[in-house]
Amino acid sequence: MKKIRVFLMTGLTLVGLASLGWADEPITNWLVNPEGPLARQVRSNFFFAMVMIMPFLFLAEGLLLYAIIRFKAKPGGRAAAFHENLRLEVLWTVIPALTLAITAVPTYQTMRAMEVPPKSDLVVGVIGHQFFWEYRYPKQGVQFAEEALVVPAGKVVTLNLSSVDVVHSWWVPAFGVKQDANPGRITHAWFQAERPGHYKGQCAELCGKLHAKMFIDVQVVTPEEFEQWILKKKGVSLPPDTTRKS
Ligand SMILES: [Cu+2]
Repeated sequence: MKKIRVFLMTGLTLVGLASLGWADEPITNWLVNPEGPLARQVRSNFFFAMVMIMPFLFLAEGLLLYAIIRFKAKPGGRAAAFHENLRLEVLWTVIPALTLAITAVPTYQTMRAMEVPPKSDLVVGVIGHQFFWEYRYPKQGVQFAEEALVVPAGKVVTLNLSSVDVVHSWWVPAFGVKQDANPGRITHAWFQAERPGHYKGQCAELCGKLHAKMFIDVQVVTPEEFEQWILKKKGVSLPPDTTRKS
């Protein structure tokens, strides 16, 4: 019985690890490829917090392992009897408190950066529906749903998020953005993607039966391509492109 359990656990772990490697985009991609200044700040804040807290994890787990092995008692063994240790208690209160205080400084700076965008170049309304996303470009007079959000590279894009039904969450890991879209209330987020390309995301608030299918696709294009795209969306007929051959 025990052997079967060990075999199953090992098998599952191997399949899990292998799927990380086989995926066409490794699941850790978002972690190591932040896109734009805000995402980079979020990412370095994440690593800083990890560095600050990991020693505590290793210390606690190490002590636990040590105690399990070193003080293993046979049935009937007598338990040790000791009471408080003031010096130890002060130490294990002060050191974690200081660590938290130090971690809080860059964290609050990052949270402020997420709240306060630089001057906005493009405003997009993001509206969550069960189960798709709608996008509105008020200044450009363009709106659509169930399609990729298209934005120009290098520009500050500010989002006004809301929902028509339940709480959704617009989450694009590469941009360092995860913001709730609530009915009857507008929330804000911003990002500045520098490299053109496709960025994937997913609704991150369990919103119903098809929540898992509520994907987000952001297409970052050059500012020229963006202008063309807006014109096309508005149905303006374009002059023939003479710059391109064939
Ligand atoms: Cu949703």
